[in-house]
Amino acid sequence: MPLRIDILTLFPAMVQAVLSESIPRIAAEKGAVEYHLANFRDFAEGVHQSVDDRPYGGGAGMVLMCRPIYMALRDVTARDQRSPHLVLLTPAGRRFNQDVARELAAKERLLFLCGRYEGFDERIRQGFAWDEISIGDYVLSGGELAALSVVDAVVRLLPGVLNKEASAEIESFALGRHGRLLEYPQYTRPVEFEGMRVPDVLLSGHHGEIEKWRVAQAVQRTRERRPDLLPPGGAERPKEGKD
Ligand code: 6GU
Repeated sequence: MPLRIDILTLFPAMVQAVLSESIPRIAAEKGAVEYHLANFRDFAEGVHQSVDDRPYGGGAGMVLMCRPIYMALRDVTARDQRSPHLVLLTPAGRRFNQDVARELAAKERLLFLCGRYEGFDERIRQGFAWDEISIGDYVLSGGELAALSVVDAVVRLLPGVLNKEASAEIESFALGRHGRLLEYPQYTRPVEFEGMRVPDVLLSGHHGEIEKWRVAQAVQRTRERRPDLLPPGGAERPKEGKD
């Protein structure tokens, strides 16, 4: 059965635009995932269908109200028998990374709630067992771009979405025996461009040598740019000789 992803947002068109392109679209076309969007403004009351209000105690900005979100969650949850893993996008959440993407990719149903404005009424947090997730230490105008980042990272891990080669690449390089490494440099035609040449080893046809070079480049690049990704003490140097 496809992974079911429900996304609650005030901006469904913004979310749909991203899900309709590239890998997120292919994942749905291949039957690995189903997307269901809901606008929680549809669950708000009154002629204005307000979803936000001024904070008790004063202060700048508006706060998302409990009722429309509770109503939307109750309604959307009941649209499928599986109970969803609830993801709340918030800068106060745990930091998203590839391990979290793998965790989420193993669920059978995910529900994302995208906030806007300055925050949520705290009772939205209290009422549900949220997995609160942040995508980094910066402030976005809303949870949509964060949810879409998470969805993209998750659906490309689902079985059958990427070809075998690309999946193997994620396995061996993103999380493999050398730890998490940044990508090695890639080249395509022409062999020479503006005086810059493709490294000879890549033209040599020696697959063992090419693999050794790539691992060494990835380790070096990671050491220089993201030493925090390497295991304590640093990555072991790629072995000389056969591999
Ligand atoms: Cl999940 N939401 C918002 N609004 N800003 C963020 C974020 C989430 N993660 C990083 N910045």
